[in-house]
Amino acid sequence: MLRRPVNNDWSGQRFPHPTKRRPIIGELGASDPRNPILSVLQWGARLGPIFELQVFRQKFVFVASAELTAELCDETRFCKALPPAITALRQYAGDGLFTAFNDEPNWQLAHELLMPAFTKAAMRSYHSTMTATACELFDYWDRRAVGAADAGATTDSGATTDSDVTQDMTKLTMETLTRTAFSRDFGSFTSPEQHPFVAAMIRALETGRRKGGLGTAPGGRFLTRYLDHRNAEHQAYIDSLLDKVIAERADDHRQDDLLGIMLNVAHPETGEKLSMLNIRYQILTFLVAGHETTSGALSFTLYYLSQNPECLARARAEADDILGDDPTAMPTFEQVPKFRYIRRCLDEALRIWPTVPAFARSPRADTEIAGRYRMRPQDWAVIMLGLVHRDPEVWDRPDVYDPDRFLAENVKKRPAHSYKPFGAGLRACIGRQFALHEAVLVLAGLLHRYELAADPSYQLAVDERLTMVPKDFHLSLTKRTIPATAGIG
Ligand code: MNH
Repeated sequence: MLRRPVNNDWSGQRFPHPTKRRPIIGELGASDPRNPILSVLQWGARLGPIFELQVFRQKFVFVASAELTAELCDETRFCKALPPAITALRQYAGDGLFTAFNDEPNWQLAHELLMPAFTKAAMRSYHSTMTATACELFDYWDRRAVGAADAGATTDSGATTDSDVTQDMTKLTMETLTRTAFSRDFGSFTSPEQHPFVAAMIRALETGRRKGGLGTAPGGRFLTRYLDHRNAEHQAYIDSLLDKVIAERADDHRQDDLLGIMLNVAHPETGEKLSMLNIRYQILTFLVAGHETTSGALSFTLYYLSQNPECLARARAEADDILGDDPTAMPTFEQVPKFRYIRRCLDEALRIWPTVPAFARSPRADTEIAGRYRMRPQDWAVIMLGLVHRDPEVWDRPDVYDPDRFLAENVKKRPAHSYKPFGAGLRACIGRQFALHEAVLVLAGLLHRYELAADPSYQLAVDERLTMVPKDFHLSLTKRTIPATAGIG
């Protein structure tokens, strides 16, 4: 057999790796194909700050320490890399913001046009949509609680309902995005059936996920084509629906959603606008990049609050304090930044379970990292956030959930770049403010409105989809009816 070169070969340098390497398949057995990230997290912790995995002809180099992460996050020397799993998404998202190569002109143009739509101040225009969508979820829970009481399913107050947390949060964040991105309501909480667009999105995402690891495997191309074939119908439906929405809006001058901004705002200096095709790529990108990530962040936070009664009590006291006596009150735009403790609860959940588990970096020119490993622009390293965020050099008792790690005075004591859930540099997450604004207002409203309890026998399991989310995590939610008393302080 002809020996073909290894992809991402790092000039032939070797790093610690998890198991004995076998001919042809490499370390295929070391990683569970359904849960590759969880596998790396599992054995990565004992392999040191930099390690590798080779599967077939593909080599992956992983970074686990805060120190090396800081080096790779130096924008003067390094930039975003697009490993095969990300390039595979270009088929759907083209040169949209997430999947664009650094030097593609549409990245710069879209970045400059869209940055103003994602500032903290810009969240004012999405705020009422975000709160209204969250209220729809809460009302849906309340209707179900009443229904359950009628059916005699609950014995006490009758206002308790069960939530499949990840599923409900994913519906919520998806619905928030379709409304803020292109003013479409897909009726996730008001209609009993799943809208075909949402169903098609879920199917397409599943395909994307399965394709991710296939690239270099023997027969991988064939499998990829097979998956594409099965997915083609869903993809065509999504594309045609989005193209129709875009075309319908081409002549109006609204600028009250992301689509309106993309259609109607020209670059202040060059007068350029995004093409219709690129606008579709951007909308798909926002839907994909923005919904499951935020949903996972919400779900992990609710998980940790359910397991840490003291944190839960402090978070609830804050919600009551700011929102007052009416348990159905939702935060105003101005109130959102005041939930400082709830925000720390969210930050800490994203430390232990960063929902985007990794991102990749390449050097701009030949260089050395850690003072001794040669790295060339065609090489890339994957920063494994789940390991970096638990690096014992930086984090004391890293497995303990402690939101106060994110008090300003504690943040200041840590080295820069030890916490990177939203990525680094120019290509960092554009939706960060959007995600944080939405997540904080949902948590505050939820804690104010419901008592929550997890099944005491539940053990956290993590589901690896495009992103990381809690698996089969349920909360029982009981409507709070008594006026909050903690709030009058
Ligand atoms: Mn988001 C890039 C994490 C919410 C849209 N996002 C990134 C990156 C990380 C990330 C990490 C960098 C990836 C890389 O370097 O390859 N994002 C998150 C997390 C959340 C999140 C943890 C929620 C919590 N992201 C959102 C939301 C949106 C969004 C919400 C949109 C509404 N993210 C993006 C886009 C990019 C991105 C677009 C690509 C930005 C660019 O490269 O210019």
